[in-house]
Amino acid sequence: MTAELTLVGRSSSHFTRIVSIFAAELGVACGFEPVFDIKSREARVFGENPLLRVPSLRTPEGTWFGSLSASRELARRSTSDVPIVWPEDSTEPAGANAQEIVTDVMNTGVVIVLARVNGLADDMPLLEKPFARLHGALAWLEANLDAVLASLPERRLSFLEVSAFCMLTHLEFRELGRLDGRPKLQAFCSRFGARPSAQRTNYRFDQPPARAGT
Ligand SMILES: N[C@@H](CCC(=O)N[C@@H](CS)C(=O)NCC(=O)O)C(=O)O
Repeated sequence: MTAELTLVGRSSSHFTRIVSIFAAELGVACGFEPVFDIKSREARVFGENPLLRVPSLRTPEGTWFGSLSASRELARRSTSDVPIVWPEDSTEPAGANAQEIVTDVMNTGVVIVLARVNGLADDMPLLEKPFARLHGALAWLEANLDAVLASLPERRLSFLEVSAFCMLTHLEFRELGRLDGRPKLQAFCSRFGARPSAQRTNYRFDQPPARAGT
């Protein structure tokens, strides 16, 4: 049976994990189609996303590209009345900046991982600024994330928390950075990581099925 909704993504991807956590939190059933070859140049591999990136959410009405659009679509389809805070609900600079920083760090992580996948070393000059960005971003989040989260409207879920959790845990999973010396960020990850939605979506590398006869 084909699932009505299919998440096209990677279990090792922080952007994909955002959508998986929303699906779990909102109780929306969603199939999963892994993308094994992230270097593919074929849009069909990425749910027809011409940007050649994951995630995409395939629905009977059409396909949603990207983690925010896919998460919003899951929220629209959910029958549970979970109060969610979206990025545009942050009306103070700190909240908006936190989301900007988290999303940018995720994009920076993609740049570094893709450089590695293409055989480039971390100490190449082109990666100096991305690593500096990561360092500065973590310092900013350590100093500000708790206060920003405390200032968000009453909620059960926020896009900021979900994306921050996926970003911070991915840094360690992909060895892009460490949370040593960042006790507030570690505590945030422990708190959010206790949710069943987080535990069910632990990072791992999807394995292509073994070929018959091999
Ligand atoms: N704006 C997109 C970014 C998605 C993204 O960068 N995904 C990464 C994996 S975590 C990817 O597909 N990278 C492959 C590439 O950039 O070629 C979103 O929010 O989902």
